[in-house]
Amino acid sequence: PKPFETTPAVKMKSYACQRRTPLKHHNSFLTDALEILAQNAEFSENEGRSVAFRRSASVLKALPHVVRSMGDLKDLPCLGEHSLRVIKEILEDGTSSEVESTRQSEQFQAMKALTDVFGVGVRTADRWFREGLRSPLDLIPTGQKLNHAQQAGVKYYNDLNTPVTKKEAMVISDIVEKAVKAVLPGAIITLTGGFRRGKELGHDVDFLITHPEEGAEERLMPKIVNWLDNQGLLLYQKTTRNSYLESKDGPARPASNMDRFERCFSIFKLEQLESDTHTETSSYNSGRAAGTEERHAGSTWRAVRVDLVVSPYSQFAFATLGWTGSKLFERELRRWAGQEKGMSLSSHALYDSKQQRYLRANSEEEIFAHLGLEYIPPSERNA
Ligand code: TTP
Ligand code: MN
Ligand code: MN
Ligand code: MN
Repeated sequence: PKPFETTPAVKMKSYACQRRTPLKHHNSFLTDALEILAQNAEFSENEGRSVAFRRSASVLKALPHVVRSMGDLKDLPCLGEHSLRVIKEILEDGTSSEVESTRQSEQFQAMKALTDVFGVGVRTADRWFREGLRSPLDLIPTGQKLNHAQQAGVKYYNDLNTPVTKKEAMVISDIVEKAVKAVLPGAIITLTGGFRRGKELGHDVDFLITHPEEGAEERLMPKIVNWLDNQGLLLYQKTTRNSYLESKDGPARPASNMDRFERCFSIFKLEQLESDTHTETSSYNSGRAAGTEERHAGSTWRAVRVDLVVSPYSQFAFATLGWTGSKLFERELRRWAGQEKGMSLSSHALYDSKQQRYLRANSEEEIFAHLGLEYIPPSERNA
């Protein structure tokens, strides 16, 4: 065989929900670069551009081999002119000048540091940037008005930007399990989000809670929160009531990607794991520029973001699919449903416009089947 032959073309489907995307793949050197450009587009609220870069990156994540030449990209979907230019530059020079100048730009770095504060979105970060702020540390002397979430975000900035380990996620699972079972025996708790997809690290821990008896889950969250709070386990929480029944825009067509379940965005006070207190505690607080709360080196706890969501049993399969991610995978599922099937998918339901009816499902497998898609397990939804 010729040594520099290009890798045989891979048949690649164009929607991410039609493909298997493992967590570990072969092209991080390209996808990291494209995702910088995607994030930068998000910072300027250019969603179309951002999604285009994310789709390109996602195609490369699904490839079973390293990309070594432009020939390897022949016949691949979703690779736009701009992405191809960036990839070509990296293949030829090792880096892309556009990516590197973005990465190093003052605006990108400031937007990154500011949106890394829990409770701070792109709009707020952009306003602060235009007012001259560059990092969370700048927020304190300028006396910016911060809401409760942002105050917690600043206070626990270091901890919340220290990735959550799988081990920590398991400890939190046990706590959540205990809390939920104490207030509603027979409830079912599922770990969702990145950890369900097999990630080793996460920015938070996500849980979905239901009960086989429809209705038993109503107004459950305040009870869970109370139990946790009484144990001194919560540093912050914001509970939002279920608004699905009151919604006027139709069950499968929420105003945004946000669903309408009863939910709680929280920050847990997690006792450090025995093995971590000796070796790693100090690394949480030392050597980081943006920490705003000094904690003693011997501190035995740390702050961890936890999302809790309660779903009625009849919507549980949709909620599980919707909360497992990845974000791009979810977006692609909805796009597939709408554009290819004339259906409308949300974390609550699947509506078939042709038949003018809702399609029921008791499992994720059934939802994929309704959508005419091959079932993709969570570990291969890392689009
Ligand atoms: P995230 O927790 O933001 O992301 P992740 O778990 O994939 O990765 P990590 O936490 O490690 O950064 O979101 C998890 C899923 O929840 C994601 O697929 C989108 C979904 N989700 C909703 O459906 N509705 C919401 O309101 C939010 C915030 C997330
Ligand atoms: Mn943010
Ligand atoms: Mn998550
Ligand atoms: Mn989350």
